[in-house]
Amino acid sequence: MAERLSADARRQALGSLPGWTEVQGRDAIAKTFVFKDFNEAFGFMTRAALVAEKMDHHPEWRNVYKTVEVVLSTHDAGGLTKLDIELATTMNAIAKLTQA
Ligand code: H2B
Repeated sequence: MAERLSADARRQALGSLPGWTEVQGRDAIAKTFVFKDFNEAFGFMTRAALVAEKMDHHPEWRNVYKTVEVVLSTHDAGGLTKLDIELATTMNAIAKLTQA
């Protein structure tokens, strides 16, 4: 199983993950993506969902119209692991294609 990241490793990873911040009171990271419209937002979610399923690592997320709020944490590990960093990196890359 993936191990929780040290404070140092977490800080370093977040440094190269634009838009992602630490969640207060919880070992997790979050980002709010804003797209042009619902179609772009849901397209992002569809692409990200396929990657997440392949990784067997699933986001906590919420969609309202063109906004997608994402929280990433590794439930099995009780906190942030490299899997969350990998998924966050992939989500940034996917969003770059379509973001408003
Ligand atoms: N997703 C996330 N975010 N954290 C997990 O610990 C996790 C997961 N565990 N997806 C996976 C599924 C696990 O429950 C299954 C059994 O592999």
